[in-house]
Amino acid sequence: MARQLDVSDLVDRARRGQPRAVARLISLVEDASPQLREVAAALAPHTGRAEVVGLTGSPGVGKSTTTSALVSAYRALGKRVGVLAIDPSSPFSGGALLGDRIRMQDHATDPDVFIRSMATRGHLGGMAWATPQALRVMDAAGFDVVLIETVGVGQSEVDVVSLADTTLVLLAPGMGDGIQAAKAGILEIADVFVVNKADRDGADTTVRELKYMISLGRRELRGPSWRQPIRKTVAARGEGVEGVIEAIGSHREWLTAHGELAERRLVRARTEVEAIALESLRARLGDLHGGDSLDRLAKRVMAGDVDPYQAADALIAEIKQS
Ligand SMILES: Nc1nc2c(ncn2[C@@H]2O[C@H](COP(=O)(O)OP(=O)(O)OP(=O)(O)O)[C@@H](O)[C@H]2O)c(=O)[nH]1
Ligand SMILES: [Mg+2]
Repeated sequence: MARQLDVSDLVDRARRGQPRAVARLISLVEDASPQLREVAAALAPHTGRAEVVGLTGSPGVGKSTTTSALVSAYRALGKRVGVLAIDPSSPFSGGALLGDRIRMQDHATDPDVFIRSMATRGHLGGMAWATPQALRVMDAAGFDVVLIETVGVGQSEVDVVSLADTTLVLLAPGMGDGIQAAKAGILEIADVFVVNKADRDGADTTVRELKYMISLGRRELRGPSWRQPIRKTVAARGEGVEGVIEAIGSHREWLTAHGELAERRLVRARTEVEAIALESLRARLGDLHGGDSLDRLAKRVMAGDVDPYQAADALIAEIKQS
């Protein structure tokens, strides 16, 4: 039998700033440890403080470089910073990915910076349940800011939005990104646009395209709305990063002033509960798989005795009883 961990001691140590305790807690989350419930209960009273900033954008646009530059800037302000790098395509997790490790190595020896990569491919429901719990660990451990980097593919940028108080969408010149942004629905999810690689030709064109696209979108809006600022950066040289920090700060003030921060966090909690409930239903459905109820129902559907909807209702009724 696996050794039982003293969860409350682990949480205490994480809160005292011990990186190994934070790492251990996140591993418990990733491995869906049987002690996960105990961990969640111990974390809950300490959560809700961290500012959560999501970064998304196409591969190679400079998310990790920007994240690293933001870490430096927040450290200079005396803030403790956590980083979650989500890789929806990789089966590897635990340590930072190689590329990220190189970019993040400036912070490797700083005890007030904690960086963690998470792979989501192997997880049922992807990022849906594991990432928010990892975020809770960092939040409870007292990081002032948590940066979440994720590649903007498929569902993942939508997930980062549901987690973050403020979402940065990164673009780079010359990738036809303005148009892509509109197509990918990225205009709606951005709270702040960052045009990175501004040392390259075409940055001003990208900014112009974005402004035009934003102006089109605004016509449909009613009520008080946030004006998405655009910031240019050369993340590789740390240039323009203070402008991004300032925009994040303004957005946070706006969120607070309009009751939107509470609203977003409510949505986040709702998504979390839903993900866990679905996961639990799926697990119970899996248990039924092992039994013969599903087989029995499938045979009746095959024979035309019941339709698949009736069969599904019967299956759900069994889950409720179990
Ligand atoms: N010229 C220029 N290159 C940059 C800038 N910022 C980042 N890069 C380079 O762009 C490449 C990709 O940067 P990353 O930070 O790894 O980009 P990413 O978005 O995290 O990439 P993925 O995580 O693989 O999606 C690296 O070679 C960086 O050195 C910049 O401001 N200017
Ligand atoms: Mg990256």
